[in-house]
Amino acid sequence: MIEISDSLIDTLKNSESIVFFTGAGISAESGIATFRGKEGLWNKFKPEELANFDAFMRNPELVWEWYNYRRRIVHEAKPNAAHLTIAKMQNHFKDVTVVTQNVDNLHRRAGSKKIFELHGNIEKNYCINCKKDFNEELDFSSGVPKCDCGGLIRPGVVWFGEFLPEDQYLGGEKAAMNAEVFFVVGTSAVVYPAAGLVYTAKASGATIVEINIEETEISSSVNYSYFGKAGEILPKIFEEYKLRV
Ligand code: BV8
Ligand code: ZN
Repeated sequence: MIEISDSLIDTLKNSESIVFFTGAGISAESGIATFRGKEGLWNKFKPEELANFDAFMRNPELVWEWYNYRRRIVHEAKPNAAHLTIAKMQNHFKDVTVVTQNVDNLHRRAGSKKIFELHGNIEKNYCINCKKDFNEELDFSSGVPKCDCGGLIRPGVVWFGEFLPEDQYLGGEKAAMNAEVFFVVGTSAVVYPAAGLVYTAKASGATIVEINIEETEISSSVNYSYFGKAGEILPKIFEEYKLRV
């Protein structure tokens, strides 16, 4: 039975700006595979074969097949208790910000308002030539959809070797610098520059709280580590907080 430390609850009681930095692990309990775990996507599919621009230009059909497969899973998924708790906490703290590596839209579907999507969103699409957005359902009946300028349409996610959307990264960085409590939930914290935000928050004096089923790269640099499922631990922290506020 996980005990939530009094000092963390006290810190939360004296805090206004809370940030949740999340990765694939927070969506695992919603039935969305993580990347590196045993059943992780990267065990079955090679990121260099699918999640980068050259791979898309080499074989756009194959890359779209993979993203449409993941899209179906995301559409059938529902936000879990971890996503829902973060959304509820918006009504208890002055400033709650989500900074996510996930492209699955589940934080938004859970009701979170202030979200920075560092690696894009799987529901979005745009033309590789003129960058025009195509966020409606795409028609694949005559192969990979094309823009009226003739350009191929690609998923609105950030691939390896691609820069992060500046507004999203700068928004995440600002949130990390102003955070009083910075939760790191369900991420292996190995992909950069996203993972660097943990150290940005730490350097800005935030209390770092890690929630993960196992130790990670950052476990030795955090103030509190809770090892277990995000869908169980986050509601527990919030219950304890509400009992003592
Ligand atoms: C870039 C979108 C500039 C697409 C993704 C510095 C050092 C080393 C390498 C680099 C560096 N800087 C840049 C690089 C290269 C690269 C990188 O970081 N490589 C890594 C692999 C070493 N970074 C980039 O390419 C970035 N761009 O740097 O541009 C540039 C430009 C030109 C030339 C050079 C540089 C772009 C990276 C973004 C790539 N896109 N996603 C898609 O989704 O298809 S990354 C993708 O993988 C996710 O978004 C996420 O970021 C990452 C997966 O990590 P996690 O989400 O943490 O998932 P993971 O499975 O690893 O871990 C899950 C965790 O949850 C585990 O710890 C597990 O224990 C835990 N867990 C499981 N269940 C639960 C749980 N926890 C709690 N509860 C549970 N129930
Ligand atoms: Zn175009």
